Amino acid sequence: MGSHFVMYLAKLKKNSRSALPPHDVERLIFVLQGGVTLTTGTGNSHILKVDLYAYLPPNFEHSIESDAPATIVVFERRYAPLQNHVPEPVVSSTDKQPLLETPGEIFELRKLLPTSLAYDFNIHIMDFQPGEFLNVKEVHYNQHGLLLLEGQGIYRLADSWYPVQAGDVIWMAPFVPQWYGALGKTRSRYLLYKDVNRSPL
Ligand code: UGY
Ligand code: MN
Repeated sequence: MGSHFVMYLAKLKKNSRSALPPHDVERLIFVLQGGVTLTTGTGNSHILKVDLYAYLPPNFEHSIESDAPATIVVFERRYAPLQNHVPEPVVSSTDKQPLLETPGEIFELRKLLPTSLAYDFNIHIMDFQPGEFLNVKEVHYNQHGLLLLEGQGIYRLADSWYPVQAGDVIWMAPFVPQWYGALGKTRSRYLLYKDVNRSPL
């Protein structure tokens, strides 16, 4: 089985401007370096700096522009509609999101999108202090796209162990056993795509 989403780094040059995703495709952008201006079809403009992000629902008119070099990570997927549930655009930042309960775990968790049924994926921001690790060796139907934003550690996928550091990316297929241990001297922070709220069938 392949992935049902795309995840890419967009390195914007001075004076660049985005195109729209294909019809029925939703998009989330998260700023990694520099800043971009998001303008929506209704004429609203937002300046997005590092750590700010925007969710653009499918067929939502917008453009992303930069007048100086900037780097963003982009997630796109064909939206899986659900009757009577309509996703709204979101513009916010990681540090505005509350810390969530993580029963049985020690890492700090924030979610960038509402958990309501309208949204068919979420982006988790997970923080580990050096030496902390996932207690659960997880196996689940959900796919992940991971970008390590800070720090370094070891990612275990089934029986393979990968040393990872800030800037590394991992795609985790459904049902791949997964575990992370944070090493190094500084906090690990990763950003994690996860499909939610829809049947995997
Ligand atoms: O929510 C998750 O599935 C998350 N804890 N997975 C992971 O960090 N690999
Ligand atoms: Mn997981």
